[in-house]
Amino acid sequence: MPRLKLISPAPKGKYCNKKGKTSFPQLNLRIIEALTPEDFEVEISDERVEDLDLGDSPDLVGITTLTSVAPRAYEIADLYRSRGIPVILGGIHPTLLPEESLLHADSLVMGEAEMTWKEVVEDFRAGRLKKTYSGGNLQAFEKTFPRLRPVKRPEAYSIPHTIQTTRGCPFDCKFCSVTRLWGKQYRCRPVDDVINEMVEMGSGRMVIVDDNVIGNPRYAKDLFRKMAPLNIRWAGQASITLANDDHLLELLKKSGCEWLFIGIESLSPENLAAMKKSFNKIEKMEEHIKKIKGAGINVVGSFILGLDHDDQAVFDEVPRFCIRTKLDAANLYIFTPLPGTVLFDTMEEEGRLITKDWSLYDGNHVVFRPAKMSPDELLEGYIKAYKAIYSPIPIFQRATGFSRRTFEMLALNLLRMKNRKGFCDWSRSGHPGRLTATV
Ligand code: B12
Ligand code: SF4
Repeated sequence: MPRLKLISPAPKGKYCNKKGKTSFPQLNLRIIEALTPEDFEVEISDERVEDLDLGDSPDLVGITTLTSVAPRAYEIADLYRSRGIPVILGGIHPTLLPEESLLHADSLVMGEAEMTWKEVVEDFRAGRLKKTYSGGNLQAFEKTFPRLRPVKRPEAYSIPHTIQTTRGCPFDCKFCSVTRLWGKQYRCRPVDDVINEMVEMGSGRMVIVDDNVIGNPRYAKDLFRKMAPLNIRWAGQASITLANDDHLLELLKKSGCEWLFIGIESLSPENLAAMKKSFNKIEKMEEHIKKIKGAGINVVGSFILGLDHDDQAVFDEVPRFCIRTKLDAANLYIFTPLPGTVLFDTMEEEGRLITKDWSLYDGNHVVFRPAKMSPDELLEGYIKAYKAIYSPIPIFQRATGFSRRTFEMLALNLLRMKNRKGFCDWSRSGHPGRLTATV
């Protein structure tokens, strides 16, 4: 029986929580597993929660590759290939930078694997793997979505169930690489298909990994209505425009939504316009957050710091906003020009990239020269903002307005406060700002 090993690498140099839990399993490798013919023995190894056994001898290796884990993926690929074991890389990084990725792989699967995996497996059996397989965007999303097998070691994940209901995004925010992979057309799986998959997972908690669960409000309403009786509790991502539709918000709540990650991105209208994300209306933001929180949904706001219209005031403004709106939690990211985006190309042309060490392209490091501050100021300001959100008094100030699940939210906030030192050390480690000239 041929053995296929599928690997999700951990960010290079970053500690892995091998004894504890990580958030949730990668959906992509479970899809590849489900698409693989039954006569293969498939093993999924997630380096974020286990030590990889790199001394084994599978017949074929597949590695999923985000930009920030690309150096580690290449390291693993080189190791297997040096022993004559063929390696296939897939995911967004090889899709966007195929020439570079091909230096470390026998084959690349670009785009969505559902389109090509069957052919890859046939070619592998026949000993004629091609250099690249280009999946493009799966139009018949519904017909080809495979039936997933149960998660290996569910206890390693805080939430072991992940599901995807839609792909694509009609917007093209300049910092985001989603449309490069999924395309601009918003594609929805048939609601009944999704519901069947949810029923198979059983009641309990799950994460919907869609970029925007309410991207098509009609579809979302239908889905939420049918989810309501399932007794599911879920977390997902949605745009703030949710607050404009009372009925949608009510159905979302009834469907069992507990947490929403909302991309607030920036409090500056100039930044939002420059990033083509003007549908985030700053003047309405506080009112909208209040409304969503008022419906009993925990809101985790996500912010990007260091955009071209940010000066150092942003490091005070964002924490103040989080306290004022009593956000349940906030995710702060340093602006990172992702390869394959227009912003990356522009910054490269302007000589503003400080490094192309992809392991630093994780939103916690400064990899470019900001417009209105130095790289060091951005890094230290980012750390300062993180501390101003995850310290006892600000946590207490926000906790008085947590939407619900106060104890759980408090625990999450205190955990982030406890991990503050590790977080700051990680961000400062490998900081290329002062040390490196342009590449
Ligand atoms: C959920 C999510 C997360 C979650 C969980 C990730 C997880 N464990 O699943 C969390 C919150 C932890 C997270 C973290 C981060 N994320 Co994230 N995340 C996502 C999101 C919204 C969905 C991912 C997903 O499950 N997609 C569904 C699966 C099925 O799609 P897929 O992985 O692309 O796989 C398909 C194909 O690519 C291909 N494929 C993929 N792998 C392989 C492997 C093989 C062998 C083959 C053959 C095919 C194949 O086949 C699959 C089926 O078609 C995506 C956006 C998106 N739309 O994908 C961003 C996204 C992947 N994240 C992104 C980023 C930047 C990050 C962070 C750096 C934080 C940040 N600054 O935003 C960290 C990095 C994490 C790390 N490992 O280092 C970027 C990646 C860009 C890039 N060039 O790498 C994305 C694309 C969003 C964006 N802003 O553009 N993320
Ligand atoms: S940030 Fe969200 S809305 Fe903008 S392109 Fe990416 S997925 Fe679409």
